[in-house]
Amino acid sequence: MRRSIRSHTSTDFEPATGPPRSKAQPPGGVSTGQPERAVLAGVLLPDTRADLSNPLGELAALAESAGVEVADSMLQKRTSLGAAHALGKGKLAELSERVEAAQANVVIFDNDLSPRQIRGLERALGQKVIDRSELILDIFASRAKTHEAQLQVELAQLEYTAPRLRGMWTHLERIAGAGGATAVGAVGGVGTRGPGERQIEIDRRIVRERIAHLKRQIRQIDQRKQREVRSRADQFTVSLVGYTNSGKSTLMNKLTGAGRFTADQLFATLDTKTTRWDLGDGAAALLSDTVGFVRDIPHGLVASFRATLEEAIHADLLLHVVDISSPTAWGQIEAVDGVLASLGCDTIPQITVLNKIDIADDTSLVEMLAYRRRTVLCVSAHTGEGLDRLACEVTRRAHGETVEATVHIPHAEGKLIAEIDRMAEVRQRRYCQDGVELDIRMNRERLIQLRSRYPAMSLLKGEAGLDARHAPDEGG
Ligand SMILES: Nc1nc2c(ncn2[C@@H]2O[C@H](COP(=O)(O)OP(=O)(O)OP(=O)(O)O)[C@@H](O)[C@H]2O)c(=O)[nH]1
Ligand SMILES: [Mg+2]
Repeated sequence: MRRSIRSHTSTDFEPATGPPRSKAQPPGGVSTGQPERAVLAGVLLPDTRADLSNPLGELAALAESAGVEVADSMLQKRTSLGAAHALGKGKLAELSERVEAAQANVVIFDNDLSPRQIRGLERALGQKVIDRSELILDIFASRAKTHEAQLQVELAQLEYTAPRLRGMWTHLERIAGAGGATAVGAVGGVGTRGPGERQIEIDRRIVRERIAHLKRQIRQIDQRKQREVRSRADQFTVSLVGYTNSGKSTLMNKLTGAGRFTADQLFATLDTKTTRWDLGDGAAALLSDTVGFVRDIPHGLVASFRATLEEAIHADLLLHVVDISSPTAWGQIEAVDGVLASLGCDTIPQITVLNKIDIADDTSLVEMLAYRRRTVLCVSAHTGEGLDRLACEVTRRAHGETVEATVHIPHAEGKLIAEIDRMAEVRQRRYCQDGVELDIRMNRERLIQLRSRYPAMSLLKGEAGLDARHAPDEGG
């Protein structure tokens, strides 16, 4: 059975008098019990990052991933979103006709909409309207299997919901006030504004408390993850990162036999898994598969998934997996780079792994990336092509080059001193007034990574290439 797209509400939270859509709805559609049929809509803005040959293609794939049937789609080119309805007047009328003709019960917008725009559109179209972020959050909610993933999705949903609560209530009051046949009698309409307002405050407080509770729980998970990651400090750790559906989990299975779930759908796997990767000749690394990224990913989602991405954040090496058969491969690389930068991972050494070479007919991307001094390898997780070279390259990096350096660490950075003690050969230790100076010998890439994670550590002696800024592009 198809699921209904939940919206505005978290998986657990429900305002006391019932929001317009909640988990209490029967599954399979907007209180009608029917499958969800959607009309997709979008405003193509001048700075769009969508694939211009098929601007709503990814939204259609996301909708499909959420189990929604796409009946029709409509696009308008504009220089900005209209404040009330996002679309222009004529296009709004056209959309309304299309929704009716398609017998759709939901309209999904590719743009992020304000509560006011959603309200305006729902009023004009008489159907539920959701935006791209809500759709993504919905998919995450349905895929989150582990307790940790569920907490993280709930937090992201609530943070998205909280600012919209007022909008929802105003909406309810409007419908009730107009005599609309909705389950909002308890809210009242005209003349009950006071209680309604108080209810908003109560609901807001409940949401705030729940958010604080979730944050505490996630912080604990985060700390546990950090301990786990630290306990692996003496092993070479590699993380698969990349756009959703690029083939990360398939690659992980092929390389390690991990038995990860894979599927031709967006956000097939959300949890992180780490497995030993036998590189040959007795060498091994720890390989992690991580949650996929997407363009215009809701900000709260990235923030709340930090704990899951802990493996990637502290990896020695990132394998940035790209689906080279996709016409939007370049845009996907840029979107992933953007998320990595927001997580502070952009200084970790990176190999760009162009996957699905078995079905790619355009390899011009290879030259483009090589031009940008990125280390690029072409592989196929299906046929196994290129995987030996990948293992060789990773082995080379794992053995790495050892460098000598002298660093200064302030006393306050006790954690860093402990990490250096574990990872490096400390040849001399000199205490000074504001810290300690260490003569060390250690793996070059690990030192670069430490420097990017701990800006307080200064390099007193050592080659220029140890400057963290050189890390991602180096090594080819
Ligand atoms: N032809 C071809 N298909 C591939 C290759 N690698 C993966 N696929 C297919 O691409 C789809 C997505 O693969 P996944 O491994 O689930 O992708 P993912 O990056 O883990 O995706 P998310 O978990 O959604 O982030 C699946 O249908 C795979 O069978 C490849 O080398 N060649
Ligand atoms: Mg996956």
